[in-house]
Amino acid sequence: MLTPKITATRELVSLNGLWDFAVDDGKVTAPWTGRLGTRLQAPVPASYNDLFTDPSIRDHVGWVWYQRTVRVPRGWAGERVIVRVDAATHHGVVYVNDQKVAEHEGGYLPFEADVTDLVDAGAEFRLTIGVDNRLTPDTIPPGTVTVRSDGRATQTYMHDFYNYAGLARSVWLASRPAVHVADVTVVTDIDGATGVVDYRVAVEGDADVRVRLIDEDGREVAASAGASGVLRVADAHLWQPGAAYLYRLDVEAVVDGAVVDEYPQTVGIRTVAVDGGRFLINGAPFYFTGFGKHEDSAVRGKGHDDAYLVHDFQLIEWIGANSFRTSHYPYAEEVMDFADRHGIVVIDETAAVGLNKKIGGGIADMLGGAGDKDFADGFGPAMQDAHRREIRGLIARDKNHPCVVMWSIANEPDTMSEGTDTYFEPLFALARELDPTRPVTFVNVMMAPPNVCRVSKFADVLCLNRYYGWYVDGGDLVAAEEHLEQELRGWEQMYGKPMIMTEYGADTIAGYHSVWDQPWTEEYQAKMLDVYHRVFDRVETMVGEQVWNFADFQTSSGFFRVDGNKKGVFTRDRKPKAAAHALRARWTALKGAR
Ligand code: GCB
Repeated sequence: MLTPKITATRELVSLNGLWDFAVDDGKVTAPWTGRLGTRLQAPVPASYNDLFTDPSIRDHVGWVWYQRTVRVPRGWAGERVIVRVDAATHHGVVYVNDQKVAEHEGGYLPFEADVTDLVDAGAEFRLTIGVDNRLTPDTIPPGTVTVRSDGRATQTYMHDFYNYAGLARSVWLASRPAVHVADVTVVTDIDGATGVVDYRVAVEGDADVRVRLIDEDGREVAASAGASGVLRVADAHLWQPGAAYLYRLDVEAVVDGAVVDEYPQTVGIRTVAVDGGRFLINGAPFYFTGFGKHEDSAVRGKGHDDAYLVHDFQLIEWIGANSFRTSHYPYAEEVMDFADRHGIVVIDETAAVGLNKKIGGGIADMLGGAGDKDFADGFGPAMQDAHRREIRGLIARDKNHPCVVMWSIANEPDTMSEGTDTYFEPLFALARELDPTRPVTFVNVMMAPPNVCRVSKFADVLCLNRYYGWYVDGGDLVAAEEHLEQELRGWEQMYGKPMIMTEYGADTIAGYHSVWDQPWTEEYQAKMLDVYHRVFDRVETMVGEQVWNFADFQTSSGFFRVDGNKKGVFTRDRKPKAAAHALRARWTALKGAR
Protein backbone atom coordinates (compact mmCIF):
# COMPACT_ATOMS: atom_id res chain seq x y z
CA MET A 1 0.00 0.00 0.00
CA LEU A 2 1.55 3.27 -1.15
CA THR A 3 1.61 6.42 0.93
CA PRO A 4 -1.06 8.73 -0.43
CA LYS A 5 0.40 11.68 -2.33
CA ILE A 6 -0.84 14.53 -4.48
CA THR A 7 0.26 14.08 -8.09
CA ALA A 8 -1.09 15.09 -11.49
CA THR A 9 -3.45 12.11 -11.26
CA ARG A 10 -4.15 11.90 -7.52
CA GLU A 11 -5.66 14.25 -5.00
CA LEU A 12 -5.68 14.25 -1.25
CA VAL A 13 -7.92 15.80 1.39
CA SER A 14 -6.71 15.85 4.98
CA LEU A 15 -9.37 14.71 7.43
CA ASN A 16 -7.35 15.99 10.38
CA GLY A 17 -8.99 18.35 12.82
CA LEU A 18 -11.74 18.02 15.40
CA TRP A 19 -13.99 14.97 15.23
CA ASP A 20 -16.98 14.12 17.40
CA PHE A 21 -15.81 11.65 20.01
CA ALA A 22 -17.48 9.21 22.39
CA VAL A 23 -16.34 6.48 24.69
CA ASP A 24 -18.25 3.25 24.24
CA ASP A 25 -19.54 2.78 27.76
CA GLY A 26 -21.99 0.04 26.78
CA LYS A 27 -24.76 2.58 26.25
CA VAL A 28 -23.53 3.67 22.85
CA THR A 29 -25.24 1.37 20.39
CA ALA A 30 -24.23 1.09 16.77
CA PRO A 31 -22.86 4.66 16.68
CA TRP A 32 -22.23 4.42 12.96
CA THR A 33 -25.95 4.25 12.16
CA GLY A 34 -26.50 7.87 13.11
CA ARG A 35 -24.84 10.84 14.73
CA LEU A 36 -22.86 10.18 17.87
CA GLY A 37 -24.82 11.54 20.79
CA THR A 38 -21.86 13.35 22.34
CA ARG A 39 -20.68 16.78 23.38
CA LEU A 40 -17.06 15.66 23.26
CA GLN A 41 -14.74 16.46 20.42
CA ALA A 42 -11.25 15.08 19.94
CA PRO A 43 -8.47 16.20 17.62
CA VAL A 44 -6.97 13.93 14.99
CA PRO A 45 -4.08 13.22 15.14
CA ALA A 46 -3.76 12.72 18.90
CA SER A 47 -4.09 9.95 21.44
CA TYR A 48 -7.32 10.66 23.29
CA ASN A 49 -6.17 9.62 26.78
CA ASP A 50 -4.67 12.85 28.13
CA LEU A 51 -7.08 15.27 26.42
CA PHE A 52 -9.91 15.05 28.91
CA THR A 53 -9.98 15.50 32.67
CA ASP A 54 -12.40 12.64 33.22
CA PRO A 55 -10.42 9.60 34.46
CA SER A 56 -12.99 7.22 33.02
CA ILE A 57 -11.90 8.37 29.55
CA ARG A 58 -8.18 8.16 30.27
CA ASP A 59 -8.49 4.71 31.81
CA HIS A 60 -11.18 3.45 29.45
CA VAL A 61 -10.69 -0.11 28.23
CA GLY A 62 -12.48 -0.95 24.98
CA TRP A 63 -13.94 0.94 22.06
CA VAL A 64 -14.10 4.67 21.44
CA TRP A 65 -15.78 6.32 18.45
CA TYR A 66 -14.68 9.16 16.22
CA GLN A 67 -17.11 10.68 13.75
CA ARG A 68 -17.28 13.50 11.23
CA THR A 69 -18.91 14.37 7.94
CA VAL A 70 -16.75 14.41 4.87
CA ARG A 71 -17.46 16.02 1.54
CA VAL A 72 -16.04 14.33 -1.54
CA PRO A 73 -14.60 16.97 -3.87
CA ARG A 74 -16.92 17.43 -6.81
CA GLY A 75 -14.13 16.92 -9.30
CA TRP A 76 -13.61 13.34 -8.18
CA ALA A 77 -16.35 11.80 -10.35
CA GLY A 78 -14.94 8.76 -12.11
CA GLU A 79 -12.03 8.42 -9.65
CA ARG A 80 -11.61 5.76 -6.98
CA VAL A 81 -12.18 7.26 -3.53
CA ILE A 82 -10.09 5.92 -0.68
CA VAL A 83 -10.26 6.44 3.09
CA ARG A 84 -6.79 6.01 4.53
CA VAL A 85 -6.05 5.73 8.23
CA ASP A 86 -2.35 6.11 9.04
CA ALA A 87 -2.87 4.26 12.34
CA ALA A 88 -5.68 3.28 14.74
CA THR A 89 -4.27 2.08 18.04
CA HIS A 90 -4.78 -0.85 18.39
CA HIS A 91 -7.79 -2.12 16.47
CA GLY A 92 -9.69 0.03 14.02
CA VAL A 93 -13.00 -0.28 12.24
CA VAL A 94 -14.25 2.18 9.62
CA TYR A 95 -17.84 2.89 8.59
CA VAL A 96 -19.05 4.97 5.70
CA ASN A 97 -22.60 5.88 6.70
CA ASP A 98 -24.01 2.52 7.88
CA GLN A 99 -21.58 0.37 5.98
CA LYS A 100 -18.46 -1.21 7.43
CA VAL A 101 -15.61 -0.71 4.95
CA ALA A 102 -12.44 -1.69 6.80
CA GLU A 103 -11.17 -3.40 9.90
CA HIS A 104 -7.56 -3.55 10.99
CA GLU A 105 -5.56 -5.12 13.81
CA GLY A 106 -2.28 -3.61 14.95
CA GLY A 107 -1.96 -0.07 16.23
CA TYR A 108 0.99 1.36 14.34
CA LEU A 109 0.50 0.53 10.68
CA PRO A 110 -1.75 2.10 8.03
CA PHE A 111 -4.83 0.67 6.35
CA GLU A 112 -7.30 1.88 3.76
CA ALA A 113 -10.69 1.22 2.22
CA ASP A 114 -11.93 1.84 -1.29
CA VAL A 115 -15.28 3.54 -0.68
CA THR A 116 -16.02 4.59 -4.26
CA ASP A 117 -19.28 2.68 -4.52
CA LEU A 118 -20.62 4.23 -1.31
CA VAL A 119 -19.99 7.91 -1.93
CA ASP A 120 -20.70 10.53 -4.60
CA ALA A 121 -18.47 13.26 -5.92
CA GLY A 122 -19.65 16.58 -4.47
CA ALA A 123 -21.75 14.94 -1.75
CA GLU A 124 -21.23 14.41 1.95
CA PHE A 125 -21.02 11.18 3.87
CA ARG A 126 -20.73 10.24 7.52
CA LEU A 127 -17.37 8.74 8.44
CA THR A 128 -17.17 6.84 11.71
CA ILE A 129 -14.04 5.20 13.03
CA GLY A 130 -14.09 2.91 16.04
CA VAL A 131 -10.85 2.29 17.90
CA ASP A 132 -10.35 -0.43 20.50
CA ASN A 133 -7.35 -0.12 22.84
CA ARG A 134 -7.52 -3.63 24.25
CA LEU A 135 -4.39 -5.76 24.25
CA THR A 136 -4.87 -9.48 24.70
CA PRO A 137 -2.48 -12.44 24.99
CA ASP A 138 -2.59 -12.80 21.19
CA THR A 139 -2.13 -9.19 20.10
CA ILE A 140 1.13 -7.44 19.26
CA PRO A 141 1.98 -6.06 21.71
CA PRO A 142 0.30 -8.47 24.14
CA GLY A 143 -1.63 -7.59 27.27
CA THR A 144 -4.35 -8.79 29.59
CA VAL A 145 -7.76 -7.33 30.30
CA THR A 146 -9.14 -8.14 33.73
CA VAL A 147 -12.73 -7.50 34.71
CA ARG A 148 -12.83 -6.57 38.40
CA SER A 149 -15.55 -7.60 40.81
CA ASP A 150 -17.14 -4.14 40.47
CA GLY A 151 -17.38 -4.67 36.70
CA ARG A 152 -14.51 -2.35 35.81
CA ALA A 153 -12.22 -3.57 33.05
CA THR A 154 -8.54 -2.89 33.60
CA GLN A 155 -5.68 -3.38 31.18
CA THR A 156 -2.22 -4.64 32.04
CA TYR A 157 0.72 -5.13 29.71
CA MET A 158 4.37 -6.00 29.90
CA HIS A 159 5.87 -3.05 28.07
CA ASP A 160 7.10 0.11 29.71
CA PHE A 161 5.15 2.86 27.97
CA TYR A 162 1.64 4.12 28.45
CA ASN A 163 -1.01 2.42 26.34
CA TYR A 164 -1.97 5.56 24.44
CA ALA A 165 -4.80 4.91 22.02
CA GLY A 166 -7.01 6.47 19.38
CA LEU A 167 -6.23 8.12 16.06
CA ALA A 168 -2.70 9.35 16.71
CA ARG A 169 -1.82 9.78 13.05
CA SER A 170 -3.47 11.39 10.06
CA VAL A 171 -6.65 10.30 8.31
CA TRP A 172 -7.01 11.04 4.59
CA LEU A 173 -9.53 11.02 1.81
CA ALA A 174 -7.61 10.22 -1.36
CA SER A 175 -8.49 9.90 -5.01
CA ARG A 176 -6.70 7.68 -7.45
CA PRO A 177 -7.41 6.43 -10.95
CA ALA A 178 -9.03 3.02 -11.43
CA VAL A 179 -5.94 1.85 -13.30
CA HIS A 180 -3.09 2.86 -11.05
CA VAL A 181 0.35 2.25 -9.67
CA ALA A 182 -0.32 -0.08 -6.73
CA ASP A 183 3.16 -0.65 -5.38
CA VAL A 184 6.78 0.30 -6.02
CA THR A 185 9.86 -1.49 -4.72
CA VAL A 186 13.30 0.01 -5.09
CA VAL A 187 16.60 -1.64 -4.24
CA THR A 188 19.84 0.24 -4.74
CA ASP A 189 23.44 -0.79 -5.25
CA ILE A 190 26.75 0.88 -6.00
CA ASP A 191 29.07 -0.13 -8.82
CA GLY A 192 32.16 2.04 -8.69
CA ALA A 193 30.92 5.58 -9.27
CA THR A 194 27.67 4.30 -10.74
CA GLY A 195 24.47 4.05 -8.72
CA VAL A 196 22.27 1.10 -9.56
CA VAL A 197 18.53 1.36 -8.99
CA ASP A 198 16.58 -1.83 -9.34
CA TYR A 199 12.85 -1.12 -9.47
CA ARG A 200 9.68 -3.18 -9.54
CA VAL A 201 6.21 -1.71 -10.07
CA ALA A 202 2.87 -3.40 -9.45
CA VAL A 203 -0.05 -1.99 -11.41
CA GLU A 204 -3.74 -2.39 -10.71
CA GLY A 205 -5.41 -2.88 -14.09
CA ASP A 206 -3.87 -3.16 -17.50
CA ALA A 207 -1.20 -0.56 -18.17
CA ASP A 208 2.36 -0.15 -19.31
CA VAL A 209 4.92 1.27 -16.95
CA ARG A 210 7.45 4.04 -17.55
CA VAL A 211 9.92 5.35 -15.01
CA ARG A 212 12.26 8.32 -14.91
CA LEU A 213 14.82 9.04 -12.23
CA ILE A 214 15.13 12.73 -11.37
CA ASP A 215 17.95 14.28 -9.35
CA GLU A 216 17.66 17.04 -6.75
CA ASP A 217 18.09 19.71 -9.44
CA GLY A 218 15.14 18.31 -11.37
CA ARG A 219 17.30 16.72 -14.09
CA GLU A 220 16.42 13.33 -15.52
CA VAL A 221 19.39 11.02 -14.94
CA ALA A 222 17.95 7.70 -16.12
CA ALA A 223 14.76 6.30 -17.60
CA SER A 224 13.27 2.98 -18.51
CA ALA A 225 10.07 1.24 -19.54
CA GLY A 226 8.54 -1.94 -18.17
CA ALA A 227 7.23 -3.06 -14.80
CA SER A 228 10.71 -3.90 -13.60
CA GLY A 229 14.18 -2.95 -14.60
CA VAL A 230 17.53 -1.56 -13.62
CA LEU A 231 18.56 2.08 -13.89
CA ARG A 232 22.20 3.08 -13.87
CA VAL A 233 23.25 6.52 -12.70
CA ALA A 234 26.74 7.65 -13.62
CA ASP A 235 28.57 9.60 -10.88
CA ALA A 236 25.70 8.99 -8.50
CA HIS A 237 25.21 11.09 -5.38
CA LEU A 238 24.99 8.59 -2.58
CA TRP A 239 22.62 8.77 0.35
CA GLN A 240 25.07 9.10 3.22
CA PRO A 241 24.44 9.30 6.97
CA GLY A 242 24.47 12.99 7.76
CA ALA A 243 24.51 13.91 4.06
CA ALA A 244 21.32 12.68 2.49
CA TYR A 245 20.78 12.89 -1.24
CA LEU A 246 17.40 11.91 -2.62
CA TYR A 247 16.44 11.11 -6.18
CA ARG A 248 12.82 10.84 -7.25
CA LEU A 249 11.60 7.94 -9.30
CA ASP A 250 8.62 9.16 -11.31
CA VAL A 251 6.51 6.11 -12.04
CA GLU A 252 3.83 6.32 -14.72
CA ALA A 253 1.06 3.92 -15.64
CA VAL A 254 0.34 4.34 -19.34
CA VAL A 255 -2.67 3.17 -21.33
CA ASP A 256 -2.67 3.65 -25.12
CA GLY A 257 0.10 6.19 -24.86
CA ALA A 258 -1.71 8.30 -22.25
CA VAL A 259 -0.48 8.64 -18.68
CA VAL A 260 -3.35 7.46 -16.45
CA ASP A 261 -1.46 7.53 -13.16
CA GLU A 262 1.70 9.07 -11.83
CA TYR A 263 3.44 8.31 -8.54
CA PRO A 264 6.73 9.74 -7.26
CA GLN A 265 8.91 7.42 -5.18
CA THR A 266 11.82 8.80 -3.20
CA VAL A 267 15.09 6.96 -3.79
CA GLY A 268 18.31 7.15 -1.79
CA ILE A 269 21.18 5.27 -3.40
CA ARG A 270 23.08 3.44 -0.69
CA THR A 271 24.11 -0.04 0.40
CA VAL A 272 24.01 -1.74 3.77
CA ALA A 273 26.03 -4.82 4.75
CA VAL A 274 27.37 -6.73 7.70
CA ASP A 275 30.95 -7.83 7.28
CA GLY A 276 32.37 -9.87 10.16
CA GLY A 277 32.20 -7.61 13.18
CA ARG A 278 31.51 -4.46 11.16
CA PHE A 279 28.36 -2.69 9.99
CA LEU A 280 28.88 -1.07 6.61
CA ILE A 281 26.95 1.72 4.92
CA ASN A 282 28.15 2.36 1.38
CA GLY A 283 31.04 0.01 2.09
CA ALA A 284 32.39 2.10 4.97
CA PRO A 285 32.23 1.09 8.67
CA PHE A 286 29.37 2.86 10.41
CA TYR A 287 29.15 3.52 14.16
CA PHE A 288 25.61 4.23 15.43
CA THR A 289 25.20 7.08 17.92
CA GLY A 290 21.82 8.19 19.16
CA PHE A 291 18.79 6.93 20.98
CA GLY A 292 15.92 4.63 21.47
CA LYS A 293 12.99 7.02 21.10
CA HIS A 294 9.26 7.06 21.71
CA GLU A 295 6.41 8.87 20.06
CA ASP A 296 5.44 10.70 23.20
CA SER A 297 4.63 14.20 24.32
CA ALA A 298 2.40 15.92 26.83
CA VAL A 299 -1.33 16.15 26.07
CA ARG A 300 -1.15 14.59 22.60
CA GLY A 301 0.33 11.30 23.87
CA LYS A 302 1.50 9.47 20.77
CA GLY A 303 -0.15 11.97 18.45
CA HIS A 304 2.10 12.86 15.54
CA ASP A 305 3.11 16.52 15.58
CA ASP A 306 5.29 18.16 12.94
CA ALA A 307 6.62 20.72 15.44
CA TYR A 308 7.95 17.95 17.70
CA LEU A 309 9.23 16.13 14.63
CA VAL A 310 11.35 19.09 13.56
CA HIS A 311 12.44 19.92 17.10
CA ASP A 312 13.43 16.34 17.96
CA PHE A 313 15.55 16.09 14.83
CA GLN A 314 17.11 19.46 15.67
CA LEU A 315 18.10 18.09 19.06
CA ILE A 316 19.44 14.92 17.45
CA GLU A 317 21.60 17.09 15.23
CA TRP A 318 22.61 19.38 18.09
CA ILE A 319 23.78 16.46 20.18
CA GLY A 320 25.80 15.05 17.28
CA ALA A 321 23.83 11.79 16.95
CA ASN A 322 23.44 9.98 13.66
CA SER A 323 20.68 7.43 14.35
CA PHE A 324 17.73 6.18 16.39
CA ARG A 325 15.66 3.06 16.83
CA THR A 326 11.89 3.21 16.41
CA SER A 327 11.48 1.61 19.83
CA HIS A 328 9.02 -0.10 20.24
CA TYR A 329 6.74 0.17 17.18
CA PRO A 330 6.73 1.62 13.67
CA TYR A 331 6.69 5.43 13.81
CA ALA A 332 4.58 7.77 11.69
CA GLU A 333 5.61 7.84 8.03
CA GLU A 334 6.36 11.55 8.34
CA VAL A 335 9.17 10.59 10.72
CA MET A 336 10.65 8.13 8.24
CA ASP A 337 10.43 10.67 5.40
CA PHE A 338 12.17 13.25 7.56
CA ALA A 339 14.95 10.82 8.46
CA ASP A 340 15.41 10.09 4.74
CA ARG A 341 15.61 13.78 3.97
CA HIS A 342 18.03 14.61 6.81
CA GLY A 343 20.35 11.62 6.65
CA ILE A 344 19.46 10.09 10.01
CA VAL A 345 19.94 6.32 10.17
CA VAL A 346 17.05 4.24 11.53
CA ILE A 347 16.73 0.79 13.05
CA ASP A 348 13.09 0.05 12.25
CA GLU A 349 11.25 -2.00 14.87
CA THR A 350 7.93 -3.86 14.86
CA ALA A 351 5.44 -3.46 17.69
CA ALA A 352 6.51 -6.82 19.15
CA VAL A 353 7.38 -5.60 22.63
CA GLY A 354 6.55 -7.30 25.91
CA LEU A 355 6.71 -10.86 24.60
CA ASN A 356 8.29 -11.76 27.85
CA LYS A 357 6.50 -13.01 30.90
CA LYS A 358 9.64 -12.72 32.95
CA ILE A 359 9.49 -8.94 32.77
CA GLY A 360 7.03 -6.47 34.20
CA GLY A 361 6.89 -2.90 32.97
CA GLY A 362 10.39 -3.02 31.54
CA ILE A 363 11.84 -4.19 34.81
CA ALA A 364 13.43 -7.57 35.23
CA ASP A 365 11.80 -10.00 37.54
CA MET A 366 13.99 -8.92 40.44
CA LEU A 367 11.05 -6.88 41.66
CA GLY A 368 8.97 -10.01 41.89
CA GLY A 369 5.55 -10.28 40.42
CA ALA A 370 5.53 -10.84 36.69
CA GLY A 371 7.49 -13.92 37.34
CA ASP A 372 8.48 -17.27 36.34
CA LYS A 373 6.15 -17.92 33.42
CA ASP A 374 7.59 -19.54 30.34
CA PHE A 375 7.38 -18.28 26.79
CA ALA A 376 5.40 -21.28 25.64
CA ASP A 377 2.85 -20.45 28.29
CA GLY A 378 0.92 -17.98 26.17
CA PHE A 379 2.97 -17.03 23.11
CA GLY A 380 1.66 -19.58 20.66
CA PRO A 381 0.61 -19.80 17.01
CA ALA A 382 -1.94 -16.97 17.23
CA MET A 383 0.73 -14.62 18.53
CA GLN A 384 3.13 -15.82 15.87
CA ASP A 385 0.54 -15.10 13.17
CA ALA A 386 0.04 -11.60 14.49
CA HIS A 387 3.81 -11.20 14.61
CA ARG A 388 4.11 -12.30 10.98
CA ARG A 389 1.50 -9.73 10.01
CA GLU A 390 3.45 -7.00 11.82
CA ILE A 391 6.68 -7.93 10.03
CA ARG A 392 4.92 -7.98 6.66
CA GLY A 393 3.20 -4.67 7.34
CA LEU A 394 6.37 -2.91 8.48
CA ILE A 395 8.49 -4.05 5.56
CA ALA A 396 5.71 -3.31 3.06
CA ARG A 397 5.41 0.22 4.42
CA ASP A 398 9.07 1.09 4.96
CA LYS A 399 11.03 -0.99 2.41
CA ASN A 400 11.93 2.00 0.23
CA HIS A 401 13.30 4.26 2.96
CA PRO A 402 17.05 4.71 2.61
CA CYS A 403 17.19 5.72 6.29
CA VAL A 404 16.17 2.20 7.33
CA VAL A 405 19.32 0.12 7.57
CA MET A 406 18.05 -2.78 9.66
CA TRP A 407 14.80 -4.44 10.78
CA SER A 408 14.29 -5.24 14.45
CA ILE A 409 11.59 -7.86 14.74
CA ALA A 410 11.11 -7.67 18.53
CA ASN A 411 12.23 -5.86 21.67
CA GLU A 412 13.38 -7.90 24.64
CA PRO A 413 11.33 -11.03 24.03
CA ASP A 414 11.86 -14.06 26.20
CA THR A 415 14.69 -15.83 24.40
CA MET A 416 15.77 -17.98 27.29
CA SER A 417 12.81 -20.37 27.53
CA GLU A 418 12.47 -23.55 25.57
CA GLY A 419 10.54 -23.04 22.33
CA THR A 420 11.66 -19.48 21.76
CA ASP A 421 14.06 -20.53 19.00
CA THR A 422 11.34 -22.38 17.11
CA TYR A 423 9.06 -19.38 17.54
CA PHE A 424 11.63 -16.91 16.18
CA GLU A 425 13.45 -18.84 13.47
CA PRO A 426 10.61 -18.63 10.92
CA LEU A 427 10.11 -14.93 11.71
CA PHE A 428 13.73 -14.16 10.85
CA ALA A 429 13.31 -16.21 7.67
CA LEU A 430 10.18 -14.26 6.77
CA ALA A 431 11.88 -10.88 7.23
CA ARG A 432 14.81 -12.02 5.07
CA GLU A 433 12.50 -13.36 2.39
CA LEU A 434 10.58 -10.08 2.28
CA ASP A 435 13.77 -8.02 2.26
CA PRO A 436 17.02 -9.80 1.44
CA THR A 437 18.88 -6.48 1.35
CA ARG A 438 18.86 -5.42 5.00
CA PRO A 439 20.23 -7.09 8.14
CA VAL A 440 17.62 -8.45 10.53
CA THR A 441 17.93 -8.28 14.29
CA PHE A 442 15.97 -8.38 17.54
CA VAL A 443 16.79 -6.64 20.78
CA ASN A 444 18.17 -8.89 23.48
CA VAL A 445 17.19 -8.57 27.14
CA MET A 446 19.64 -8.56 30.03
CA MET A 447 18.30 -11.88 31.35
CA ALA A 448 19.50 -13.67 28.22
CA PRO A 449 23.31 -13.43 28.17
CA PRO A 450 25.35 -15.20 25.49
CA ASN A 451 25.27 -18.66 26.97
CA VAL A 452 21.53 -18.47 27.64
CA CYS A 453 19.98 -16.72 24.63
CA ARG A 454 18.50 -19.16 22.13
CA VAL A 455 17.75 -16.62 19.42
CA SER A 456 20.89 -14.49 18.91
CA LYS A 457 22.22 -17.07 16.47
CA PHE A 458 19.55 -15.95 13.98
CA ALA A 459 20.41 -12.22 14.19
CA ASP A 460 22.81 -10.48 11.80
CA VAL A 461 23.70 -7.90 14.43
CA LEU A 462 23.56 -8.30 18.22
CA CYS A 463 21.44 -5.55 19.71
CA LEU A 464 21.70 -5.48 23.50
CA ASN A 465 19.83 -3.53 26.17
CA ARG A 466 21.84 -3.41 29.38
CA TYR A 467 21.27 -1.73 32.73
CA TYR A 468 24.46 -2.36 34.73
CA GLY A 469 24.63 0.52 37.17
CA TRP A 470 20.86 0.72 37.33
CA TYR A 471 18.74 -2.44 37.70
CA VAL A 472 21.92 -4.41 38.36
CA ASP A 473 24.83 -2.91 40.34
CA GLY A 474 22.64 0.14 41.01
CA GLY A 475 24.81 2.88 42.50
CA ASP A 476 28.02 0.88 42.02
CA LEU A 477 29.63 2.06 38.82
CA VAL A 478 32.86 0.22 39.47
CA ALA A 479 31.04 -3.12 39.49
CA ALA A 480 28.92 -1.97 36.54
CA GLU A 481 32.00 -1.32 34.42
CA GLU A 482 33.48 -4.69 35.24
CA HIS A 483 30.30 -6.66 34.60
CA LEU A 484 29.45 -4.85 31.40
CA GLU A 485 32.87 -5.48 29.93
CA GLN A 486 32.80 -9.13 30.98
CA GLU A 487 29.48 -9.63 29.25
CA LEU A 488 30.39 -7.82 26.05
CA ARG A 489 33.57 -9.83 25.76
CA GLY A 490 31.46 -12.98 26.19
CA TRP A 491 29.26 -11.98 23.25
CA GLU A 492 32.24 -11.02 21.15
CA GLN A 493 33.94 -14.32 21.79
CA MET A 494 30.86 -16.44 21.16
CA TYR A 495 29.52 -14.69 18.04
CA GLY A 496 31.98 -12.18 16.64
CA LYS A 497 29.00 -10.33 15.14
CA PRO A 498 28.69 -6.55 15.26
CA MET A 499 27.12 -5.34 18.50
CA ILE A 500 25.02 -2.27 19.20
CA MET A 501 24.04 -1.22 22.70
CA THR A 502 20.45 -0.32 21.85
CA GLU A 503 19.58 0.69 25.42
CA TYR A 504 21.60 1.88 28.40
CA GLY A 505 20.65 4.61 30.79
CA ALA A 506 19.54 5.77 34.21
CA ASP A 507 16.33 7.37 35.43
CA THR A 508 17.15 10.96 36.22
CA ILE A 509 15.05 13.71 37.71
CA ALA A 510 16.08 16.97 36.07
CA GLY A 511 17.42 19.24 38.80
CA TYR A 512 18.60 16.49 41.20
CA HIS A 513 22.29 16.75 41.95
CA SER A 514 24.95 15.11 44.08
CA VAL A 515 28.70 14.98 44.42
CA TRP A 516 28.40 11.23 45.12
CA ASP A 517 27.28 8.39 42.84
CA GLN A 518 23.66 8.99 43.66
CA PRO A 519 21.12 7.33 41.33
CA TRP A 520 18.41 9.69 39.97
CA THR A 521 20.81 12.66 39.84
CA GLU A 522 21.97 14.32 36.65
CA GLU A 523 25.59 13.61 37.57
CA TYR A 524 24.89 9.90 37.98
CA GLN A 525 23.26 9.63 34.57
CA ALA A 526 26.19 11.32 32.87
CA LYS A 527 28.74 9.29 34.80
CA MET A 528 26.99 6.01 34.11
CA LEU A 529 26.86 6.71 30.37
CA ASP A 530 30.54 7.50 30.55
CA VAL A 531 31.28 4.12 32.13
CA TYR A 532 29.56 2.45 29.17
CA HIS A 533 31.46 4.55 26.68
CA ARG A 534 34.81 3.59 28.19
CA VAL A 535 33.86 -0.06 27.78
CA PHE A 536 32.51 0.37 24.24
CA ASP A 537 35.76 1.99 23.21
CA ARG A 538 37.65 -1.10 24.38
CA VAL A 539 35.49 -3.68 22.59
CA GLU A 540 36.24 -3.97 18.92
CA THR A 541 32.97 -5.41 17.61
CA MET A 542 30.89 -2.62 19.19
CA VAL A 543 29.36 -0.73 16.28
CA GLY A 544 26.99 1.55 18.08
CA GLU A 545 25.48 3.15 21.14
CA GLN A 546 21.88 4.28 21.47
CA VAL A 547 21.02 5.71 24.87
CA TRP A 548 17.71 4.93 26.54
CA ASN A 549 15.91 7.28 26.04
CA PHE A 550 15.89 10.42 23.93
CA ALA A 551 13.31 12.04 26.23
CA ASP A 552 11.33 11.23 29.38
CA PHE A 553 8.08 9.50 28.49
CA GLN A 554 4.81 8.39 30.02
CA THR A 555 4.30 4.87 31.33
CA SER A 556 1.61 3.05 33.23
CA SER A 557 1.60 3.87 36.94
CA GLY A 558 3.78 1.96 39.35
CA PHE A 559 6.04 2.47 42.31
CA PHE A 560 9.13 2.34 40.10
CA ARG A 561 8.02 5.15 37.79
CA VAL A 562 7.81 8.83 38.75
CA ASP A 563 5.19 10.30 36.41
CA GLY A 564 6.69 8.07 33.74
CA ASN A 565 10.12 6.84 32.76
CA LYS A 566 12.80 9.43 33.46
CA LYS A 567 15.69 7.94 31.50
CA GLY A 568 15.43 10.74 28.97
CA VAL A 569 18.54 12.68 28.10
CA PHE A 570 15.98 15.42 27.51
CA THR A 571 12.97 16.01 29.71
CA ARG A 572 9.55 15.28 28.28
CA ASP A 573 9.38 18.90 27.10
CA ARG A 574 12.82 18.48 25.52
CA LYS A 575 15.08 20.38 27.93
CA PRO A 576 18.61 18.95 28.16
CA LYS A 577 19.79 17.22 31.32
CA ALA A 578 23.53 17.33 32.13
CA ALA A 579 24.03 14.05 30.23
CA ALA A 580 22.95 15.76 27.00
CA HIS A 581 25.97 18.04 27.13
CA ALA A 582 28.30 15.14 27.88
CA LEU A 583 26.88 13.13 24.99
CA ARG A 584 27.20 16.11 22.72
CA ALA A 585 30.91 16.37 23.48
CA ARG A 586 31.47 12.65 22.84
CA TRP A 587 29.35 12.28 19.72
CA THR A 588 30.58 15.44 18.09
CA ALA A 589 34.15 14.23 18.59
CA LEU A 590 33.23 10.75 17.30
CA LYS A 591 31.71 12.26 14.17
CA GLY A 592 35.03 13.73 13.30
CA ALA A 593 36.92 10.55 14.16
CA ARG A 594 34.93 7.76 12.48
C1 GCB B 1 13.93 -1.88 28.74
C2 GCB B 1 12.84 -1.72 27.76
C3 GCB B 1 12.30 -0.31 27.71
C4 GCB B 1 12.18 0.24 29.12
C5 GCB B 1 13.55 0.25 29.75
C6 GCB B 1 13.52 0.75 31.20
O1 GCB B 1 14.71 -2.77 28.71
O2 GCB B 1 13.19 -2.14 26.47
O3 GCB B 1 11.06 -0.32 27.07
O4 GCB B 1 11.59 1.50 29.16
O5 GCB B 1 14.06 -1.04 29.78
O6 GCB B 1 13.69 1.95 31.39
O7 GCB B 1 13.31 -0.05 32.10
